[in-house]
Amino acid sequence: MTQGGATPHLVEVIGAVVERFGDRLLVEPTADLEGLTYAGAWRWADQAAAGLMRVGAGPGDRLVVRAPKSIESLIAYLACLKVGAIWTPVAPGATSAEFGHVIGDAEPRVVLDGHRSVCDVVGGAPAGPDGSVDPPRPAGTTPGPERIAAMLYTSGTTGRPKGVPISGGALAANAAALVDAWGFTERDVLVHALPTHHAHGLFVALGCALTTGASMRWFDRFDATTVVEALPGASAFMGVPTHYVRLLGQPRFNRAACRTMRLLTSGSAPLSAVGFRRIADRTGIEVVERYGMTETLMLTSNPLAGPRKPGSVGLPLPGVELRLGALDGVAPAEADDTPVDDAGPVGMVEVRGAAVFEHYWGRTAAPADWARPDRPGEPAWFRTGDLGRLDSDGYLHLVGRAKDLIISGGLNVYPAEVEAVLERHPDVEEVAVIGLSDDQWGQRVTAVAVRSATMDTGTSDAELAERLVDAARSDLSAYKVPRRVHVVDSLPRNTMGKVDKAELRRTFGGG
Ligand code: MCA
Ligand code: AMP
Repeated sequence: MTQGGATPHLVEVIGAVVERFGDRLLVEPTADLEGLTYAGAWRWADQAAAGLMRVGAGPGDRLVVRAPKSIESLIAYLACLKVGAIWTPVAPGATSAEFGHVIGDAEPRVVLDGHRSVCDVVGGAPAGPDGSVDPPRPAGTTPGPERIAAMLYTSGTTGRPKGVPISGGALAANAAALVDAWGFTERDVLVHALPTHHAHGLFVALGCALTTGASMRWFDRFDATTVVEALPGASAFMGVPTHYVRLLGQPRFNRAACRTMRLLTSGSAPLSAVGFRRIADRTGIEVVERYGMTETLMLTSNPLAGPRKPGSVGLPLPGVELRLGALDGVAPAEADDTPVDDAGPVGMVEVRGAAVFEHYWGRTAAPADWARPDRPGEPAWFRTGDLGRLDSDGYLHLVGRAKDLIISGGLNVYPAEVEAVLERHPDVEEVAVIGLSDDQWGQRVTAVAVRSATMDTGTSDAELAERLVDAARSDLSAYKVPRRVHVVDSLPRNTMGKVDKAELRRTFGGG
């Protein structure tokens, strides 16, 4: 369980890129923004680092940020790396309960809440190419690769989000693996329309640009029409499957729009083989699907050279060791029975490598998450909770999850978290939350509730459903709120007494 290994800290890698490619554009000009060069961004980040230190941030301090994606928040992230504080972003739409949980758990030194608050610390861009800023010199901040650079919160089967501390070395190592696998260089122009409070937008997409000197076409949110217009002249785009569903809904998403594109990638959720073929037919480009987790960063990718197999997440990235471990009686919480030719038996995906985390913030390594090494002294294997098969070419095919997780539009929703909120409602006895297949979102969050015995009998099922949705809305981010609530007399249970979610999915999802 080593994080970062022999690689330098991300901030050093970016510093070297700035030295080499200072005049190149990090962000291309937009209607509201002048182009920002690497050197300009770095100077601005020096100014912002001084701002962060003024409000009390120092090495190792958590900096919790709830703000929409913006150039200023990108600069604040770079500044945080320079100061050595731990960048801890929260979804801009997080409710007070979600935000409060992170604050209570991370115990931040500094909290930036809202765009205004980020801008106050970051200030305006220093004027002109010659505008100079005295870089702040925080004491004792020579960054070793093991120094924690960021922390992202991810829920789990317990329902309470846990912090994943990620070292600067892990970020640099994983970015290097992706740059190598995807052939990124300073000549690339990446269309960046992903949110920046998740690993995908913050580490995968930004990591590939910042560590090579590539330029970005930057969008504060994903809008399919705008993204299609931005494709000509760009070379790379990274998205979640829902982005591609929306792009395919645009008649202008075609070969002409993609004529300069060399790389389309997809990740965070399964891309169907049908989706893969539709994109290829329309654009002439086979999407490179990849797979990863916040806890491990990116693990596998289909190759640039060599077959990109639809329905497969590809081969282990450089530096990643991957095996299929014992299932130990775990039944899949979600299973996909699409046949995989020429593939071995299903096992739990277990991994190790330079970017795999060590343990959740404030906790010790939980034995259930780790499989013992084959030989004493070797690192343990992290059990991802994903179920897969390996084909004879070594490609990984994900076939289900042992963890109870719904992925909607590339965002993870842990049923336990939603169930905990709904079960606090006095009108319900118990609730099960399941994911049902959805053409646009991949899966949609659905709740199945049993009314409480004490509830007023005059209340209709529809009224109860509405009350539960209202309760969910006040505590949970909007994407976690059930799209539909079914009211039933009792929940089906298996022989172990556990709620049989597969049965519920069959009943309410027709499959
Ligand atoms: C928004 N809504 C959603 C979602 N997003 N509902 C379900 N699932 C979602 N993902 C709801 C809102 O709550 C709102 O509902 C309505 O849709 C419109 O909201 P809006 O903000 O306008 O939506 P949008 O801007 O169109 O956003 C949809 C999106 C976005 C573009 C698909 O969700 C997105 O960019 N997703 C990418 C997520 C991502 O980057 N994941 C990476 C995680 P209402 O009107 O009822 O309030 S990192 C990861 O998983 C690992 C490490 C990995 O491998 O990458
Ligand atoms: P997160 O907790 O946000 O880091 O999400 C990680 C989870 O997303 C993984 O454990 C997988 O279940 C899922 N995931 C990521 N990429 C893919 C993919 N390409 N196909 C299927 N599932 C994926």
